Amino acid sequence: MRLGLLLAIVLVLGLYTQAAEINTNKFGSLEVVTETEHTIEKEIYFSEDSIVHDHVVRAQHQKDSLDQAKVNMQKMVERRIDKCEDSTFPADDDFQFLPVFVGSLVNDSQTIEYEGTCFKSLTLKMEHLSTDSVKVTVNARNKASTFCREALFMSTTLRHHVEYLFFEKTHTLVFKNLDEDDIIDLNLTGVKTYLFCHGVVDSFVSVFNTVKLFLGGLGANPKYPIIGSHVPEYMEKANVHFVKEALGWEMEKRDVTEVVLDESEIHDGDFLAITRLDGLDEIIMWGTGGRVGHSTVALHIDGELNIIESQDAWYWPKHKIQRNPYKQWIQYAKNCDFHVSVLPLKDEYREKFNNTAALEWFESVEGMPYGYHNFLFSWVDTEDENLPPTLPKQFVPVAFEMFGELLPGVMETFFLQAMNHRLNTTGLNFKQVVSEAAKRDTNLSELMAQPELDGWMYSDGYSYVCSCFVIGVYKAAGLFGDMELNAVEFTPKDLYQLNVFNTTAVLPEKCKQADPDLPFCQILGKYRMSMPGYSTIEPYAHMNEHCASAAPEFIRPEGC
Ligand SMILES: [Ca+2]
Ligand SMILES: [Ca+2]
Repeated sequence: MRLGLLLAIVLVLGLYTQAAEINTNKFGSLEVVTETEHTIEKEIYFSEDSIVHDHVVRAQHQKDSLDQAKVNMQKMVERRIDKCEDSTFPADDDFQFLPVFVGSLVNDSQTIEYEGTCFKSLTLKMEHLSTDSVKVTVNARNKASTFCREALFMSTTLRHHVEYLFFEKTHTLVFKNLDEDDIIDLNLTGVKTYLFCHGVVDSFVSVFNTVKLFLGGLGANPKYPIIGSHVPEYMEKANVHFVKEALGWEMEKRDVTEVVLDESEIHDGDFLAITRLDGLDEIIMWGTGGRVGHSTVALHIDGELNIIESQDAWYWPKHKIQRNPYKQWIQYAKNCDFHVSVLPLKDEYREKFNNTAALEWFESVEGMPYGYHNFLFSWVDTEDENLPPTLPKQFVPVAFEMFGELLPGVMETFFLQAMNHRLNTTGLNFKQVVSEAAKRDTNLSELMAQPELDGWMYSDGYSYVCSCFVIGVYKAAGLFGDMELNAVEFTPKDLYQLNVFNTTAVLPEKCKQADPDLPFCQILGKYRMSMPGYSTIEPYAHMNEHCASAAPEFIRPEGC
């Protein structure tokens, strides 16, 4: 009896105690939640770091991406990838997944009223609390059905938050840790709010974080100095797990982590293939099905061995298309925990390699920026067989339109200039590109699938990402004779699968001792590199312009 009473008291206390719950959300912010009968109060502490520099957030993002991919693959099977989970929507409404712009809160006197998909009455208000915090109050009323949920995506230029609404309550969100830039931005453009139906927002957040990771991971942000470019061990482990789950590649640890090659053992045209276990290379691998994230090539300049490359990673001390003497380069490579293998050209290609012509071409592009403009297009070759499993095809234009709003400059850089080249137009904005495409009886997906062409001039020069740059060097050096190839269509996987490398080279004894089964010499890295299909695809005209690369099999159609 007493025990029963005690239990009842504990239960009642448990129900009424306003215990705060603390979580980290998908954007890496800390959330402190207190719930009462009529309100849900949340304090959101934005993290100081971005996803790019915060290894913990990045490791979590990888885990979320895998989980999301599993959910999406199941949904694809059931043909409900782009559907709300709320059954009040008509099942045949193709557009129900689209996010809706609700409004932008710019000042404290404004109230936004909106009819949601789940809550028939939503009102939003903002209040500046101090120099580093604002409060947004969301009143959710008149629920359409018992189990429906709604998601609000709230965003300033730099800060992002998703709030799920389930209870008919007043939700107060206090955004903390805002800095001066945030407040200026907030006063200018406000807190933009989009409404998603539940079940779709998670896909969007996953894609959104991936895009942010790419942007920051590839470009240097002066706000973040290079403090330490080593990859921490837990990040390494998270990546080893990721590639196993996403690519089915079980990475093996090596006993030897460095093999010192003499400079005389590296020749002009040798391809130095690189993998870094940092969460960015692995996303590239997931998209392309390759096992290499970065590509560089050896070239003697004035008798000295140099490594030349197109590089813009935040952890690398130099940017853009560049040369570094090998001695210097290998030091940089060790500092950022690169895995590096040297893939030697076949003798016949080594003979063909014209150092003077290669150098002349290199000097004509040296200092040009990394190829952000066509970054996507070496990999995207088809309408819907290149996208990672987290990204439904219909989401592409929606995502780009939202990125255009939320991440200024992104759409222009990653998308619009390349689309204008395909249409042979200049300066068309997103809506104009869409309408111009429609006039010509085509659409965005078809345009994106059209081949990227060497020689297209972008606003800041030619655009070569790492693997395209290496093929550019090979092309200039005469490896392909007068065969017509577009270097800008080659992913790192396309590069190492090209049948120009010597698979039966007599490797130095030290290489064989470190990795007895590898057909090339791995000079750096804790884990053994692996390149299925290494040097197997004979070069042919216009290769790699129409290749599917869908996970998890990543089958390369013959002649694509
Ligand atoms: Ca392409
Ligand atoms: Ca391609």
